[in-house]
Amino acid sequence: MKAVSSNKVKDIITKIENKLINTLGTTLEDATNDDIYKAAAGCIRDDIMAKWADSRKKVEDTGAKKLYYMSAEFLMGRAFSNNLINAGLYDDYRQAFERMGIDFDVITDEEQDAGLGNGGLGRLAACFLDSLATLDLPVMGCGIRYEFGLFKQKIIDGTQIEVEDDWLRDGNVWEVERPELSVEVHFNGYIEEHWTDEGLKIEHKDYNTVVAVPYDVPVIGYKSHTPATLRLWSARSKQRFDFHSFNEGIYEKAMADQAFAEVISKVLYPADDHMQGKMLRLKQFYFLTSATMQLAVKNHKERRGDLHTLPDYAVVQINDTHPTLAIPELMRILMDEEGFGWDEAYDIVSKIFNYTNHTIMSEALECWDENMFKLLLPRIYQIICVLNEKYCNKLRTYYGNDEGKIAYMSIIGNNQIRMANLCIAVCRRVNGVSQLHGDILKEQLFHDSYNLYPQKYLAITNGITHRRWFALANPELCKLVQSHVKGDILKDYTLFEKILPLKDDKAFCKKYDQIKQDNKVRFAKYIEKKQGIKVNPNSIFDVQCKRLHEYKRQLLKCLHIIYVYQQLKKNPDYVTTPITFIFGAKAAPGYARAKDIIRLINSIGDMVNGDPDVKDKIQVVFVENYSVSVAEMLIPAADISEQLSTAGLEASGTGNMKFMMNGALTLGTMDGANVEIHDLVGPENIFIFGATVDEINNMKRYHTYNPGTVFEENPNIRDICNCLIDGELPRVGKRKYSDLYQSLLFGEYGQPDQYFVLYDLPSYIEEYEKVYDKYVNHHDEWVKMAVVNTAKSGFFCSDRTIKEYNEKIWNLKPVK
Ligand code: 26V
Repeated sequence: MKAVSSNKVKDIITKIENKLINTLGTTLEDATNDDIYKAAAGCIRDDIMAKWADSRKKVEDTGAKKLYYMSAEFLMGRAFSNNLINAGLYDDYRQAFERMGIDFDVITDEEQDAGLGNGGLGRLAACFLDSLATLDLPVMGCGIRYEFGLFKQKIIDGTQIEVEDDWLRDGNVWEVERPELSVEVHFNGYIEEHWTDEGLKIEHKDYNTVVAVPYDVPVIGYKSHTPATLRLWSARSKQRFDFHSFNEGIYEKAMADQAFAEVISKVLYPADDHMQGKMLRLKQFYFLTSATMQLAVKNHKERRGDLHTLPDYAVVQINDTHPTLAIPELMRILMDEEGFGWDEAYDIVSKIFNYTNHTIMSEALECWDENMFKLLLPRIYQIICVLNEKYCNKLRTYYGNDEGKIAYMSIIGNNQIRMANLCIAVCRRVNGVSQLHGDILKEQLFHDSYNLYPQKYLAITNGITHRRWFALANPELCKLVQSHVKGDILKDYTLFEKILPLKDDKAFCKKYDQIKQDNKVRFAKYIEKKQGIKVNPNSIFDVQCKRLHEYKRQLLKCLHIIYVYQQLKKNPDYVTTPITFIFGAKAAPGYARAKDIIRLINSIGDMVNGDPDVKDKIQVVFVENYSVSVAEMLIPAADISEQLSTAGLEASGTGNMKFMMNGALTLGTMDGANVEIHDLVGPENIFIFGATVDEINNMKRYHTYNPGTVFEENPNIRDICNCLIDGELPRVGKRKYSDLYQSLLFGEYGQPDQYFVLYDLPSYIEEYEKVYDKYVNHHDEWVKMAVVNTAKSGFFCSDRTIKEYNEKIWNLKPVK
């Protein structure tokens, strides 16, 4: 982004050479790619460490209020290039590598993605840390150091195969173990209560102990004075090997203790299809929350002495309900360990916690079996019972004896402990992640609570960090935009809008379009190297990449491709400019329907890609192992961004924002943040189709959706659906797609398809023809539209999102 000084480059080379010799005992000539990666990363790390330590001290000294951003997932991806961008050293390092005759991209490929998350929720947490650091707001991200992250995906014979993600195997240069900060977390056992001179004493007896060891990772932010810390907890047993038991011959018990402990941080749960009440998952969440709250209290006591002032110095954001147990855990610490009374403790707790909801799907709302919970966390259970009782009493003063409402809102019901209800009962603020999602929370999911506490509820639209999703993923476009604005766009997202007038500048548009073309070539090379697939970089790149879920409707896209194929068979001129349909998606391992849709995509690929009649017209590509790093490559190459969720079901979406920023045009429903993209760019710069939330709700309420009618009345739809069950489509193994066919036409459990796929299909097909026509016949206008999208994407930078959280919820002061 700036002229590179050659001294700086020389210094970098010397540093790397020294690192190679001093820590790896090798020279540049003999070093492997992994050696070079480690040496260079080590150099970057050295630069970071001093600044990081410095800023931690500053935060302590100034007594600034600090945010604990608690999340079971942090989907960080790679750190190497990102840290270089943020340190302003990216170009220098690239040049240094060039001078050494080493391919920079090959070296950065040595780093494993930190895949400690499933999708949107985990990636949002990662973007937030980058923005918090950039804005100099003091934060500690608190999560779990899963030994195995999200599985790696292989596609074999069209089927998803999961492979373990052993991301720590070769070590992790970015983390620092802090054993001196370890704390104990207690499970199981029983509670004894006895009266003493100081009142009622609670004693937890006969518990299992797990040691929580923190590993800290710096998140440096762009030209920041206050790097953030991501603290990831790892579980250990108290005695790594208990010699006493060994000598006594009872070493089975010792081994069992070790297994009990170490399995807790072993693996990230890969399910996002439905909430599973697994005991191990509950252990993970208590482990995270207990360790975090213990250290937060200890830290405050050491610095300030008086715990009553905790809310002035600490605020906690709970990312979805997974870390909810932080609430009763803090109550426990304050009452049982610090001698607070209930009201005193509750007063503190109710000021500190805030909750972000990320989905309204009922299968996703976290509930725990009461009996299991009681056994694993007896004291926390008692506290939740009291919270529930007091809360229900409060509700009764408002709702009288409307026991139906109270049963719906209570924290405990039907032998289940409901985490969302616990959050909305206690938290100071509850937010949705887009305007539409915020409205749905108020009007539907939390309606009765909203009536009682309207001031609690708000919407804050998600965002993405443009350091990673623009500067790093699309360096040329970033340079082009930067060269047309005054000021540093990586610090000031409002500058995006300054390029709006350039939509009418022919020379600018030409360059803009050329960069898209180059990105497509880059992706074509990638996919040929990785999967041996040749794609035509002059085709339209039509991309749908995100987790595989019925509500996201990859199936709708499949039906559309079948339609295009069938039209082409009738009329070879139906497509003149070729189209490459690109998918990337992981399915939860236990989600059979989702895995079936992956098979279907690959079957359609076999049918289409193997048919000489449509060769050079359309192609279907399934990109393996969709992940942060793959997204960085794929999104800048996309022309069309597919955002097809059934209206009302995608809380926000963040992929949609990444595509828009990188100049892909959205083809989507009025759902989540698509609505806000639509409002910002205007209807003329986006392609919208399908039923609105109100239409969907009406069809549900009045039972008016009948897929059979769509099927009967529309011969094209009939042909498309029949393709799933007739002989045309190559099968993967012996499987057929009659199950998918049935679900589209007859739904399940006597309800028509709850995702309204066939309902929206005609409207999708119609809108797609407009998309295609625009790209092919009015290409100049297309590029103009893309420029408008990039120009308007500044709003979706997570710096804006974080500023909103800070103004409305956290009230942190920047530390410089
Ligand atoms: C889990 C489940 C389980 C049951 C069935 C439905 C369902 C749907 C989603 C999930 C994942 C947990 C929540 C989550 O990741 N939500 C995503 O959060 C993103 C960041 O706010 C947001 O952009 C996505 O729209 C939202 O799906």
